[in-house]
Amino acid sequence: MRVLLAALLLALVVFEVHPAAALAANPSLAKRDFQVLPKPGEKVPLGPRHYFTYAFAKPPKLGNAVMRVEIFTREGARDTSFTVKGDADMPSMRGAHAAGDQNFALSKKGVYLLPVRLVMPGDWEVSFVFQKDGKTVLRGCYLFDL
Ligand SMILES: [Cu+2]
Repeated sequence: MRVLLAALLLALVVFEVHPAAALAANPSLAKRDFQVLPKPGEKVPLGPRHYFTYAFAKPPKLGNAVMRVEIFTREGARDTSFTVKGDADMPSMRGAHAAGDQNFALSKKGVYLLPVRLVMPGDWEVSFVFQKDGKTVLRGCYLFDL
């Protein structure tokens, strides 16, 4: 798993540069049908019986970053029975950097991990889709400035 992630990150070292005005993170630019999530580290309700937290593994900067998601039951037991998908894009130039929804990989410790490429400064969005038993439970997005 670690090796795979490292290989993925190595494969993603090509940068893109666009001349574009950097807009501030703006909730009105969130993806349709996605709820804007509370800030990283906060507990977010996930269906009736679970919650999750999310955060970048390290403070994000230009280049490659890893988004982490951890899911727990309401009683606080880690749960890895969900499928989590995600993508990163810039709301002000939607589609320009999107890779399409990718599955988060599950680490040995039960943390969901997704490498994302933050290729230019400006407004960014990481979107999350949580599925359980084939059904979508929550769509959320995190808006931030880089
Ligand atoms: Cu861009």
